[in-house]
Amino acid sequence: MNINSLRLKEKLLKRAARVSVIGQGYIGLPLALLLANSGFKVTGYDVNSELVKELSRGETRLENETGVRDLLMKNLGVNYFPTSDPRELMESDVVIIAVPTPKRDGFIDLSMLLHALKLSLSSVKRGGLVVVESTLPPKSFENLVLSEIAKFGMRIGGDIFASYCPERAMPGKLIEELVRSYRVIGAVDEDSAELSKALYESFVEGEIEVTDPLTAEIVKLVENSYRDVNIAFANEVARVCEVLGADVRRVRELANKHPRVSMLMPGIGVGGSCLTKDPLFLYWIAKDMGYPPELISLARRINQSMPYHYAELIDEFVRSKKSGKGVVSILGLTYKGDVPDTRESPAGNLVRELIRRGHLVKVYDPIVSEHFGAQYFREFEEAVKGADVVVIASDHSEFKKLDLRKLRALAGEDPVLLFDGKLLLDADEAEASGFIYASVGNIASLINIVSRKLSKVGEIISNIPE
Ligand code: SAJ
Repeated sequence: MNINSLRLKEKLLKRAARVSVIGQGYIGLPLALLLANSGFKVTGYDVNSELVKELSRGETRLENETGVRDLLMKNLGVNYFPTSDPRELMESDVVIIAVPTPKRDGFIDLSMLLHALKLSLSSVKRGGLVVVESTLPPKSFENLVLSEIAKFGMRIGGDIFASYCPERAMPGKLIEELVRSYRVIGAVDEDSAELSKALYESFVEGEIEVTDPLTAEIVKLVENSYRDVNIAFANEVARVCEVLGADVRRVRELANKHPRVSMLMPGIGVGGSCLTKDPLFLYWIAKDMGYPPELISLARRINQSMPYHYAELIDEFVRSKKSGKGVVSILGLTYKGDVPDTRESPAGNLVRELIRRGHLVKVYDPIVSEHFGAQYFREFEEAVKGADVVVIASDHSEFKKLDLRKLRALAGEDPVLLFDGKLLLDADEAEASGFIYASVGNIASLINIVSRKLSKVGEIISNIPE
């Protein structure tokens, strides 16, 4: 190790290094708090001054994430200092970048990352460490991070150390996963690897693997592509069961008894900010480099088609019941249960498509007040009143305990369809309560009602708005 890295390593081991985290969102805030809790003085920077004011008052938008509030209360003003003033980052020993790298209209928006990178390089001390946690498309550590370092006239391994350490924490379990999950560090040289390892070892209990930045970039995207492809397989089986008149729940249960089969849960769609973009990052870059990974692309399209397919099914049901618009109540708007996050939620596409088809859409969610352009109701009873169709679109715990008789009494005139988009409810109980019950992967009850053949995935995809 050279003299600069030895000095920084010692500071890291003694918790004497000054650490800054750029981006105080889903990943940056928990990360900053865990580092502060392990003894570092941590500056948590965000461009959003409103967010910083909230944090400075001890308030967090991650209230549902176990441990975040407690860590904030314990470390605020002691080891954790939120700020929106970039000058407070000056002379940091370590800067970690945790800003979004979103997809926008078919391209990867790295502008926030670039801005954060420039800020890091102008604030970090000579001989300091810059770590990128934001998800990167392959090759961007080399093409963007290293080239920016060169533009700043800095020399890797002397003036600065750098690594890519992609975040991998699941919303709903952020603190637990940041602490327990294994980490992959993609470092440019041995010193950067050692320093990054020493930094993460301060709070990570899982294994820490060191590799090169390109491998780390691919690993992060492969993990989420793997999950997306596997969910797409479950969704494809659900569609197969629908046309064959079978029940995917039973098919899955029995298939999963096989020692080498582990089918995921089909559902009304795949949402969240990670699975909806990471597979596309891998697809776009690999395609540019000469190989288009079609399986990954097709899986994305299958998952994206799900809410449109069910909007079509619901529309068919309503049209068989009455002429004109129907009342459709959507229960649950978040991309998954018990997490107050509606980013890329399939419920959003379902709502918008039903509105486009001319229906009156009413929505209710116990933990968010998003509406996606529909009528929002704070009270569950109001949201389901007079419904021709009730849809379960998120797997909130509250919905598992729904009083189906009460729900039926509140909904509209017979027939009322209860559509279970997350396979939460018991079919027999729903039918005994007076509903026509159908779910993802089981639409046998609608066979005589829905006469027309439903669109194929390909047809739906070509009609999905950009
Ligand atoms: N879903 C299904 N069926 C399933 C599992 C999930 O339809 O069997 C749906 C969910 O309802 C949701 C979507 O998929 O709409 C994504 O949910 P998720 O729980 O699978 O994943 P995320 O997006 O919350 O977090 C993922 C995780 N990645 C993997 O499991 C490989 C998490 O570990 C990552 O840290 C996170 O992405 C990230 O930040 O990249």
